[in-house]
Parts: sequence; C-alpha cells; structure tokens
Amino acid sequence: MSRKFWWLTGLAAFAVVVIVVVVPSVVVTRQKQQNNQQAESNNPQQPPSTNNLGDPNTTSSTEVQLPAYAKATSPYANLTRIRTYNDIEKQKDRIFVIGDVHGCAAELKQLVQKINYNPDRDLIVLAGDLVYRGPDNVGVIRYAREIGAMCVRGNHDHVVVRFMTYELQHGPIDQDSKDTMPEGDVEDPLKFDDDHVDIVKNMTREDYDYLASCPLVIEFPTLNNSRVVHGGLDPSVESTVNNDPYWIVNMRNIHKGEPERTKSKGEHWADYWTRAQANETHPVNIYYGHDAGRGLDLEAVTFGTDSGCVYGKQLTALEMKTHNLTQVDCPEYSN
Ligand SMILES: *[C@@H]1O[C@H](CO)[C@@H](O)[C@H](O)[C@H]1NC(C)=O
Ligand SMILES: *[C@@H]1O[C@H](CO)[C@@H](O)[C@H](O)[C@H]1NC(C)=O
Ligand SMILES: *[C@@H]1O[C@H](CO)[C@@H](O)[C@H](O)[C@H]1NC(C)=O
Ligand SMILES: *[C@@H]1O[C@H](CO)[C@@H](O)[C@H](O)[C@H]1NC(C)=O
Ligand SMILES: *[C@@H]1O[C@H](CO)[C@@H](O)[C@H](O)[C@H]1NC(C)=O
Ligand SMILES: *[C@@H]1O[C@H](CO)[C@@H](O)[C@H](O)[C@H]1NC(C)=O
Ligand SMILES: [Mn+2]
Repeated sequence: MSRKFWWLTGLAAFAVVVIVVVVPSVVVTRQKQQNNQQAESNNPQQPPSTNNLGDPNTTSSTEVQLPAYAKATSPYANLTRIRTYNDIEKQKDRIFVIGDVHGCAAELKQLVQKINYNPDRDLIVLAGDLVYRGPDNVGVIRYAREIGAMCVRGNHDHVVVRFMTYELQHGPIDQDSKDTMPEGDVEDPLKFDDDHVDIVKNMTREDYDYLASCPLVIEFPTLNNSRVVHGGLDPSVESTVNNDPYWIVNMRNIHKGEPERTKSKGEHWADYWTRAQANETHPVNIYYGHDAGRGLDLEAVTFGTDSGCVYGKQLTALEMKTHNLTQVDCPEYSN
C-alpha cells in the first residue's frame, strides 16, 4: 500500500485518536526487581491503511512499569502495546472479532464472504495467532492486509516476529544451528532450529511489517469499553499497559495470583476478570482467542473466540455490537 494512498484515505477519513505505547527496543535484560523501566520511544507502527480509518494519531508513552512477575521482553519483539480507537462504532456498522486463524487462509476467506464483509462499512479484528500449524500462513497475513483487517499479536505471531526481526538485523537464520537466540532473560528462549523459522523463511518484508504492527491490545473505549487481546489480561494489574507482554499473549489461567499458561492449574483468568468487573457500571469487555481447549466461550464480559479451526472445528466471527455469531467449518489440519 503506497504512502500516497495512505494519506489520501487518511485525509478523507474519520477522526481517530490512537494511543500507541511502544516497548523499548533497547532493553535487553530486565530483571524482576527492575520494574521502573524508562523506555525509549521508537517509531510507533501504523496499522494497515485499507480499512478507511485514516492515518491515526500516535502518541508514545515512555514509562512502562511491569508487574513483579514480569520477565524481560525480547529486544526483537518490535512491539506496540496498545492502539486506541475512539468512536469506532460510529465509523463502522459492524465490527467482527475473528478467533485464531492459524494459517487457515481458505477458511478465513470463506468466513469473510459469509459475513458479507464490506470494508467501507465493516471492520475485522483478528484476535491473534494468524500463523502456525495451518497450511497457508503467509496467505493469512496477505489476505488480512488486503482486506484491511486489524489484528492483535498472538503467541505464535510473537515468536515469528522475534525471529524475523533478528533476521532483518543479523542476516538469515541458520536452521541447523543448535544455538539459542540471544534475547536476554526472556521467559521462553527460542532456538534457531524452531519450526516457526519455516514461516519466517516464507515471509516478505511487507508480511513482516503487517504482523509486527499488530499491537498487544486494541481498545475501543466508546464501544462498550471493549478490548481485544490474544491471551488475556490480569485484573490485578492496575493499567492495561502494565501487563507483561508475555502473559497478554500466553495466559489461560491465573494460579496463586499469577498468570499461568495451562488450564490445568488455577482458574480461568476470565472468571477473575468477571468478578473484578462485577460492581462496575461500565465493565471492561474483553474479546480474546488462544484457548481452543475451552473453545467458543461467551460470558458476561469476556468473549473467547478461538473455536479451534486448525483442529478441524470452526472459525468464528463475533460481531461486537450485536454479538451475532457466524462460523465456518474447517478440515482438520493439526491435532
Ligand atoms: C490528530 O490530533 C489532532 C490534535 O489533537 C487533531 O486536530 C486531528 O484531527 C487528529 N487527526 C486524526 C486523524 O484523528
Ligand atoms: C512455505 O511455503 C511453501 C510453498 O508455498 C509451503 O509449501 C510451506 O508449507 C510453507 N511453510 C510454512 C511453514 O508456512
Ligand atoms: C518494527 O516493525 C515496523 C512495522 O510494524 C517496521 O516498520 C520497523 O522497521 C520494525 N523495526 C525493526 C527494528 O525491525
Ligand atoms: C462488589 O460488591 C459486593 C457487595 O457490595 C462486595 O462484596 C464485593 O467485594 C464487590 N466486588 C468488588 C470486586 O469490588
Ligand atoms: C454492553 O455492555 C452492557 C453492560 O455490560 C451489556 O449489558 C450489553 O449487553 C453490552 N452490549 C454489547 C453489544 O456487548
Ligand atoms: C447474523 O449473521 C447471519 C450470518 O451468519 C446473518 O444471516 C444474519 O442476518 C445476522 N443477523 C444480524 C441481526 O445481523
Ligand atoms: Mn495462541
């Protein structure tokens, strides 16, 4: 998409206020106790241009205080924390959240046709994990960009972005190497022989720019106080921006007060969230993916949209204003 087109649509478009808070690219190691991190602001990334929402305003916030359990964020994360769109509900008739696509490009196209998507009227937000496990990973990225979909970053997207940022800076990754990528004290050190690198090898620079631009959190404050994330948010962390990026993309449960990857330990984070919002006049509604094990899970203020397409179940689009559901069936690509 050319810069010129960007500006033209931008000028023609609606007033959108976007707040972007960028994770410092300079932080290599951040120990648990060093939580008052002064972040450097680097270029906030722009979302794709084809959704007619205009060239958004971006603001870099420089202070990100992570919770005590936080580990280092990879210097290759190239992460936008939050992007905020006000009045989205006035600009778009229908706003769909689509759960984990995982490389199922054909099913995504089928679903987009089934909802009769019109980019002038409608918006699609992908709830993360666009890639991995499925048959056509770059196909999903390219189609998402083409239709002007927004996306949030999933755990598999995050791994792919980290590897590709490394490649862009250090040259091609040797997949036969047994080495670990040097990222400091991260929670999940990556080895160069990881199969996510197969996806990186298929990606163009444009594919990378799209995937890297997906923030951790998309906020629609005026649309019923809604947020979209991949994994979840910790209700005990005061501000959204202060959630540990690792856990926003990986959390399924909360166990002994801390986020947890598996759903066998502790309790669903969404239950904690629901209780924390119980007395709020305007509760924060969270739309998320990442939990094919629980499947479609629509509660009072939390909406799980990963219905396990890549595992032979369904791909789901949930419309945020009406909560109308549309699904397509998927063949089993993974088990
Ligand atoms: C960006 O912010 C400025 C100042 O707040 C405002 O005048 C302008 O309309 C905004 N542009 C968009 C596209 O929201
Ligand atoms: C990479 O692209 C090739 C050729 O299209 C395809 O066969 C392969 O499955 C892709 N690999 C991944 C991991 O997406
Ligand atoms: C980070 O991603 C953006 C696209 O979102 C890209 O423009 C920028 O060059 C990337 N930065 C690095 C250090 O790779
Ligand atoms: C909500 O209100 C009830 C009744 O007043 C109270 O017991 C409960 O602790 C409150 N919950 C929160 C999360 O504030
Ligand atoms: C908006 O939030 C209110 C209060 O939480 C809820 O009653 C209503 O159903 C919500 N509407 C949608 C479309 O989510
Ligand atoms: C809900 O979605 C279905 C397609 O899945 C569509 O036929 C129907 O008109 C939609 N209903 C509303 C109220 O939007
Ligand atoms: Mn996931």
